Amino acid sequence: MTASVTFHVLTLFPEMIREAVSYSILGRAVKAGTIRVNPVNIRDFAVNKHGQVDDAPYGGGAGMVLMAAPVCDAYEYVKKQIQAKSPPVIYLSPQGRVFNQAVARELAGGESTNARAGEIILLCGHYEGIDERIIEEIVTDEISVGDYVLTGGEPAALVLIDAVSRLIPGVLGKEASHQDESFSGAGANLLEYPHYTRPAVFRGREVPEILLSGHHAQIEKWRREQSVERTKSKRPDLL
Ligand code: 4H6
Repeated sequence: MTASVTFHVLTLFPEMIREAVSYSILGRAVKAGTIRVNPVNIRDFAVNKHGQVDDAPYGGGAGMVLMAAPVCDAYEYVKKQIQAKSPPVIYLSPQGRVFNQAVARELAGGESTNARAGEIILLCGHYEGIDERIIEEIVTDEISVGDYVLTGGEPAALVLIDAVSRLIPGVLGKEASHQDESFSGAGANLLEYPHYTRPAVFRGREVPEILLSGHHAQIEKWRREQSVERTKSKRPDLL
């Protein structure tokens, strides 16, 4: 079974998405076709020749609301391009279920039937938000990347794309993907052990002796202990 994923991103700032996924590991994965990122500009579906996509809120108040029609048309444009019958449509919002590694795994195709079909649609809000009726109409999941407010959904979508992509086979090197499943690190809900590289002494601080010893079994044991210790002291909630 192919675990590859396409992220369709409904956004007012498609270049922000395209640019951000063009670097480093994600950039390489996009180039190789291991993941696909398809930013769709909601403004291409504006309601008039002035490019209007927002309007004043019914009931009054400050700010503007992203109109339902352009978002709906952008969504249908994506739907026509894909095979998946009911792809997940994820609205990035402060009101969503809070994103974490388990949700990332789900979306990477471990459990979710929809995600396994290989298409994920991400909806990025702007202004004061989006007309509630489009949320009722097309959104299947509301996800928040954390309890804070952003000016738009794009950084949140990019966080999700990054965290999900690195779980797709072939995105990370063999070495790194092994690490995620191993006892230490994210795979076991433990924090990473500390890392060191040359020089052996930096500003009087020495690299832990065990790491220079060449005793692989003892090094592994030390790293495991460090992972547990760090988790206890920095993030006891993870244990
Ligand atoms: C939906 C509704 C995601 C999306 C409102 C998005 C935080 C997160 C947004 C808004 C986001 C998150 C519009 C409210 C601008 C604030 C975009 N903020 N906002 N935690 N902002 O995942 O004003």
